[in-house]
Amino acid sequence: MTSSLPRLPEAASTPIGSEVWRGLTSFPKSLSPWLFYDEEGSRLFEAITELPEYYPTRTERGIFARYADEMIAACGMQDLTLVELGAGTATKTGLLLEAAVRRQGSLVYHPIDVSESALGEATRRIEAEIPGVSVCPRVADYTQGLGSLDASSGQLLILYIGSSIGNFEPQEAVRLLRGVRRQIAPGDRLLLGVDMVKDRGTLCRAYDDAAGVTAAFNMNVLTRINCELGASFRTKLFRHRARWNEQYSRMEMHLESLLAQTVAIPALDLEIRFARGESIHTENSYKFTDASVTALLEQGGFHVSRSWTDEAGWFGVYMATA
Ligand code: AVI
Repeated sequence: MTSSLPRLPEAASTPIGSEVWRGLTSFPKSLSPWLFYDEEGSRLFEAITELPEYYPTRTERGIFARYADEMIAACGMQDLTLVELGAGTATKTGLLLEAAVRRQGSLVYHPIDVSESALGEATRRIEAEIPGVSVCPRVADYTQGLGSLDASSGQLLILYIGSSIGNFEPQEAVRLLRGVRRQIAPGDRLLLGVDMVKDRGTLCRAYDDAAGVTAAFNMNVLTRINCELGASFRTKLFRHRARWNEQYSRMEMHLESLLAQTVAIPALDLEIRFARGESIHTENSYKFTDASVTALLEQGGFHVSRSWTDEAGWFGVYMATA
């Protein structure tokens, strides 16, 4: 018997095609934040980290500058191997690598990231600037596992910094931590960087900066869908929105349609209708309290052993033991 089911367009089975299909045919409309990070989106994110309003990057760097030696000593071993999830160009990691070299003389560092070019840049810079570090980069999506890692006789310290965990839904964050926990040995450590709850004004300015870089970062998702799926989004007909959702303790980013419009996505054979004021929810960035990070780590199979913060308590770095 032959089936009469309509065939899905080929593009619907690619990662971007299936995500755009899922997200824009749902109600309310949403898109997963991994879509931000094409070449232009990664460049815009780097620019965000330098903005005066975007405090997380410089605050976390300040914590490492002050406490990196203490963090490495808190692991209590002389034979650490460092693994970094979503390392990117690893600009903040140097402070921890230098501290580890000071303590144990040399070190193996495994940065894991989907971007080969970012890892190449990290490897060249670290090998040139921090003698004693052997860099073993791995091009991979860390949410799919860590791959085989050999700590030889020593201990692993997994770095997951930059509050990237905040971009996952709470159940996904727990699943991710459990996945990491399963692949490491009892006594290995995790160093987790998280952005803390603070006043609404500071949070909203960090996600809606005066220069419009975050708006461009958000809007770039539509340009990416135009380029990769032949869609007809006109970015002038949408606006960037950032809002604090107190109930869920998260910053949200949305793209709001300024008028009623229909957008064609030829590669998916779709026409998407927008009402005036309707939005696409593009990102959640969860903010934590000491109690909520501790609970998350416990659910993920870790016990908090130490934590560090800045003077204002805006960002937290948690060391947890497997
Ligand atoms: C990558 N991630 C931790 C950033 C954040 O703050 O949630 C992404 C970002 N979105 C807007 N600005 C920065």
